[in-house]
Amino acid sequence: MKNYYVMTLFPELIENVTKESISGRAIKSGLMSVTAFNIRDYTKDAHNHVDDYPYGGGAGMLMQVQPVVDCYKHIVNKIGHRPARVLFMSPQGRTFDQKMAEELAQEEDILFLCGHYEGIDERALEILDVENVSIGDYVLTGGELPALSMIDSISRLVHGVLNKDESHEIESFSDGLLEYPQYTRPENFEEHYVPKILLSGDHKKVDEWRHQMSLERTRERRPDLYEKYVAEHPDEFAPKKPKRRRRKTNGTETQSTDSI
Ligand code: 4GN
Repeated sequence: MKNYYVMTLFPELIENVTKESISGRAIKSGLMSVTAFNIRDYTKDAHNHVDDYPYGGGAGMLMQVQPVVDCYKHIVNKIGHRPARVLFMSPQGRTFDQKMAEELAQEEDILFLCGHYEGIDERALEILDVENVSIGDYVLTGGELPALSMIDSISRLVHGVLNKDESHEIESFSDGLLEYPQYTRPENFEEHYVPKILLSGDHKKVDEWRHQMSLERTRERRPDLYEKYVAEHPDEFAPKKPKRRRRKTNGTETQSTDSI
């Protein structure tokens, strides 16, 4: 069982997304849980404030340490231990990728801390001893969308979350190449045709074509991934040995077999 805990000022954002589609199905069937905790529920401020002005001045507001730490303590208390991973969604973090998704898919309990405003009082991040994680080099208004992206990509790697049809393509990124182009009915849409080879029924030819398309696509769109793939598959790209040609004979001498 995989449990995600999300500390946020917008719990409904987390709930309303994860209750849908594949994650919703996985939650219903007991494969995983997503629990959103509203940091505001833990404030001791008379007016329910969770933010304040930065010491030293400057623009914007910061999330205060007290509600964040009390929310975290509540979660640790409830589950009886510190979650295996405590992640703070931040543009300053290590960039999330497929490898990290595979790593996180092995963990039972993952806690996401989602910030807003200009950031969180640094002491909260120290007390929670967070791991900083980023989904890419851009800035968002909050950590909820990054957390949801991560929950989505981690969950699809958890056994049973995808059904047989859905899990077939799980290989796509893990061999290091981009997916080949795909087609479904009809065969002819306004004179745009499905490549003939896919209708041939020759599975070996189809597999070869798809692999070739994956290679071309990766070379064009993601030269960085292509270089890595080539370096890791030297045999596939080794120059083919020229075919041995029989030497022409006058028909009387014996054919030599010792040519180099
Ligand atoms: C994460 C959080 C981008 C990412 C964020 C990212 C909210 N923006 N690239 N924004 O993964 C200050 C405190 C900004 C929370 C943070």
